[in-house]
This record gives sequence, structure tokens and C-alpha cells, in this order.
Amino acid sequence: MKILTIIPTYDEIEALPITLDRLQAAVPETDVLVVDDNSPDGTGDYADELAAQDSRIHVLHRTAKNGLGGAYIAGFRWGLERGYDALIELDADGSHQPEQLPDLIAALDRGDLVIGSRWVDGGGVVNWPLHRKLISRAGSLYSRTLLGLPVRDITAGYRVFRREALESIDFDEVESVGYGFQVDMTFRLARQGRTIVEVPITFVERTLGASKMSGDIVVEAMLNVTRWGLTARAQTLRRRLGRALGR
Ligand SMILES: Nc1nc2c(ncn2[C@@H]2O[C@H](COP(=O)(O)OP(=O)(O)O)[C@@H](O)[C@H]2O)c(=O)[nH]1
Ligand SMILES: [Mg+2]
Repeated sequence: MKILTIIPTYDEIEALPITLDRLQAAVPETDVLVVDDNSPDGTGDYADELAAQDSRIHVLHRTAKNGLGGAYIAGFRWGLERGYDALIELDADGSHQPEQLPDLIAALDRGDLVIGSRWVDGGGVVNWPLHRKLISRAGSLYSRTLLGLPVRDITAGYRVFRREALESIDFDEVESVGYGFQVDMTFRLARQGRTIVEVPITFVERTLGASKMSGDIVVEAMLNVTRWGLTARAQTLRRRLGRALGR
């Protein structure tokens, strides 16, 4: 199996080398694609230097900070073109512990998408303030309920996709920038009847660099989820009405 780990970066010059070392120790067979949005701190140039010394490391440069969703889609396109079988989402900041990745990859024989989940038995978060736990849990509960999905940690960003699952998605239709992107991908795969497996992880809040989470990202996700949920319900209702009226 050809494995690609995609790491989106924006100002992660301190954390990136540590994450790369841990990743290569935990999963030596993976190739890496760093997707950098022209980080002002020089993460992109630094990643180029690392890539020059290690043929398993690749770098994709985007011209401006354009959100996590766009960075991952650019990375997925890159990886699909090059024939990877499993494509992984991993944060640069150490929150997603590479040492837990073998468990996620192993679960791929049970599903099309494996989510490293904070909110299933055995999962959790270290060093998060209460308000972040609440936002994450409430966001997952809201999305799960409105979209009718059986997933506990819908906004999670530690994921392994089977190539076939990604190939079945029209990336031009995926809209969201922030956490909504993760929900969007999950909802699309679930509606296609794809199998989604959650594996418990311990998410460790970063000690280096700064989070790019913002109120805007949370609001975007909530508005999108609300719209998708209502649209899906209206479609179901229209189908049922049509059937009842014999059309
Ligand atoms: N390329 C790119 N990476 C991003 C962007 N926003 C966040 N990231 C990266 O996505 C990962 C998760 O972001 P982070 O700020 O830690 O979010 P948090 O864990 O929810 O606080 C990190 O590796 C960030 O550097 C972006 O706009 N573009
Ligand atoms: Mg983080």
C-alpha cells in the first residue's frame, strides 16, 4: 500500500521538524506532502530544505493563506495523481500523535474513512481549556443530529482515507474552509454509503506555535451544517411528497 501523509502548514516552523521526525519513526513507509500557504515565518522554505535531503518528503506551495480545506484538497489531488492508496490528514502542531497512526491505518481494512476520534471510549484531549472542549463536542453533536450521521467526532482532523473514497468526491463541490471541511467530507462519504470507522486517539494541544482557529471558522461550520441539514431534509420531504402524490 502506498501511503501519503498530508500536513497543512501555516507558521509551523518550530513544530514541523518534530512532527516529521515522529511521523517517520512511527510510520517509516509513508511519504509526506507538506502543503504550505506561504507562511510568513518561512515554514515553506524550511520544508523545501528538508525535502532536498529526503526523497520521501514533498512540498506544495500555495500563494496565500487560504484555509485548511483548500490545502487538503490541493494535497488530495496531488496524491491521487501520483497513485497513493491511502491519504492521511495530520496537523503539523503535534496534536495528532504520529505514534497512534499505525492504529488508524490498520483500521482501513474495516472502512473507507478512518477518523481519529476524541469523543469515543478511550479517546480524549490533553491540555484543552473547557471552552474548546465544549465547542468541539457541541459542534459534533449539532452536526451529527442535523445531518443524521453516526459519527461522534465529526470535526476531527486526524483521518485516513482510502483512495477510492476520495476519488468518488467532486472536490469542486466542497465548499468549507475550516472545520466545516471535515464535516463536509464526512457527510458526502456517508451519503454515498461509505463505511466510516472511528478509532480513539488522545489529542494533545500544541505547545509550539499558535492555533489558527477563529470564531469565523466556527460560525462558517455552523451555518454550513445548518444549510446542508435543512437542504437534505427538504429533499427527502419533496421525494416523499412526490411519491405520495404519485409523481
Ligand atoms: N496550509 C494551511 N494550513 C493551515 C491553515 N490553517 C491552519 N492550518 C494548519 O492546519 C493544522 C491545524 O491548525 P490549528 O491552527 O492547529 O487548528 P486547531 O488545532 O484547531 O487549533 C496546523 O498544521 C496548521 O498549521 C491554512 O489556512 N492553510
Ligand atoms: Mg492544532
